[in-house]
Amino acid sequence: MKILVTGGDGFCGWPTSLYLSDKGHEVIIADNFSRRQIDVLLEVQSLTPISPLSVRLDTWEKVSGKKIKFEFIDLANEYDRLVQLLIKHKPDTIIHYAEQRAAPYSMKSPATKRYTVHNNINGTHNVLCAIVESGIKAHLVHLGSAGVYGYDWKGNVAVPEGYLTVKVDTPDGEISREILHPTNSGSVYHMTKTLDQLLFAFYAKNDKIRITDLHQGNVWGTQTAQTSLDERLINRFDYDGDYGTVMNRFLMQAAIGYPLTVYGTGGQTRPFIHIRDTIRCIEIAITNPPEEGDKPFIFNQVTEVFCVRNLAQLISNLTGVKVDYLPNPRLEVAENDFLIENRKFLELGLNPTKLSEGLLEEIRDIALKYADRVDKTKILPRSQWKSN
Ligand code: USQ
Repeated sequence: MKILVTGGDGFCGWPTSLYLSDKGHEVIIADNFSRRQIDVLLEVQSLTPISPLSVRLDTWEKVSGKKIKFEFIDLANEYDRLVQLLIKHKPDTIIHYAEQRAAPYSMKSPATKRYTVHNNINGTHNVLCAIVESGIKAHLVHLGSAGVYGYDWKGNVAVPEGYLTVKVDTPDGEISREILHPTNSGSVYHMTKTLDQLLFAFYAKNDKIRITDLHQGNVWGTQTAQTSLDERLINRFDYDGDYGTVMNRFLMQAAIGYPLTVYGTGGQTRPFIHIRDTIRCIEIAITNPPEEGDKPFIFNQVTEVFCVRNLAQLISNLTGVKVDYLPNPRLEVAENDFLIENRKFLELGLNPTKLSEGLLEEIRDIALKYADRVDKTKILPRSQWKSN
């Protein structure tokens, strides 16, 4: 299969590109290095020493004998080049990762809110519009977020995979309709993922584009079988207050003996997935596309659910580091339940990496190994949800 990976230099995009290349697919990465540029602006760097993309690609060719092509392009601002790129490569599948992906960064300032909306919405719409204009028949696989459902549930009801059946009383009797699950975003970043869903629904209906939207949980872990082959292939690991997600932050904090930064009560319950399962889910999604004319397929890409306080306690018990309860910089429900369906991927063959299996490896091979690269001044959260 010929596969275009937008955002293929990023945390999920890079290991996905290597995995699919390893499996014999022809992979083309499209990226504008925005993630690396934001690191420069925030004066922070990945805990792991990531190589420039040209070094990554040369190393991959030496290690595997396989070539990954690269196109430097800003999807949100270079529409005509995007159309030409699709005509040139005619991908069978487009895996669309190229969006600003941090909730705290999206809430940092008016500039980062506007950047996140401009980049994510225009980028996604340009991809959809360019598929139509170029006449290619690519299946579009997009990385969305489980955060579109919102995190204020109480009770024992599992969130379905994307759609909800509602019954409405009418003068002619009860009618039943399947609708997109109502959205309830907790940040500007998550809001862009909810808007993406509306774009997908329209283009699937109007232009018969085949679309799969993956509602992914909070990713943890770093390495995959391919990124471990050579240090120059290593994946990024963010630990700073804007881009570091909770599990990887706690692992890094444990490695350097920094008290674990639980926000609020730690009663926030969230879905998780290991990076190795992310790429396996992508493989399953690209090999099980919808038919032309179908509604977008929506899969919940999550494997386990944890409460932040329990995660902190688990890591504290393993490493002896203490837990700190900080004022919560976010506007979010202090204590929530979160049950979520994930049957589709399991039925299609996903065999999840459990936290209990991957945690010690992650502490030993990543957090401890690169602990001397931590800038402690970047650990505390800097972005505030409240406007006053
Ligand atoms: N949290 C802490 N301490 C920390 C960091 C986070 O207690 O040091 C808490 C937060 O308050 C929040 C929870 O942990 O309640 C998760 O925060 P997070 O920063 O790990 O995740 P979040 O920013 O909400 O969203 C992240 C990524 C996004 C991805 C999303 C998936 O920014 O790319 O889509 O996870 S999902 O969890 O499904 O929303």
